[in-house]
Amino acid sequence: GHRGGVVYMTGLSGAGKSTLAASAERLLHDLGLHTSVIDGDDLRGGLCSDLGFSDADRIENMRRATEVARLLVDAGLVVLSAMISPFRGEREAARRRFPAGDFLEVFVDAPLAVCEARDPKGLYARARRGDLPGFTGIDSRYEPPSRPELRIDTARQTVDEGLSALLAAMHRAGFF
Ligand code: GGZ
Repeated sequence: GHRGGVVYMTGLSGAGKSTLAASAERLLHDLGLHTSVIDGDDLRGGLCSDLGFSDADRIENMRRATEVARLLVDAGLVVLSAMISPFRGEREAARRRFPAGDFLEVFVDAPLAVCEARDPKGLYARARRGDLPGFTGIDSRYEPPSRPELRIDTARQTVDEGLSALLAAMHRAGFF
């Protein structure tokens, strides 16, 4: 069996968090693990539908996501959190909610210019036009992790390479 744990991804919109989470989930399922993906976009459609993108709302958003992750980890699941989680202090607060070793901070890293060129939903274009005020990386701050357990450079690594690194880190941490 496995004891559960959280992969707490952080990174800009378009850095590849959801892609990595979805493909990691497929692989973990094939290994027989029980997983859950917590996606920022998803949560904001329900549990966090009252929240916007001010600093205070993002802090509350991260707090709720962390508490959901806790419930799921307590139930023995491997949780893949794919939120921007832009603030260092709140990521550290999230870390403190889990036993040491059950929390892996994963920096899904790509330069802003790369994320902006990908722009899968056209959000960066809208932000540049001024239609989306307070967009992370444009006019809302992103604080990169100083000592993440893992950094995945999605501008230089393929999805498969990022995925192997992620699975290896999870295995090292004893998640499976
Ligand atoms: C950042 C925004 C914004 C603003 C809408 N800033 O890449 P996406 O589109 O699909 O996922 C992003 C999502 C970010 O929500 P999170 O809950 O992960 O953010 S946080 O952790 O900061 O609370 C993005 C979309 O929502 N989106 N407006 N202004 N991202």
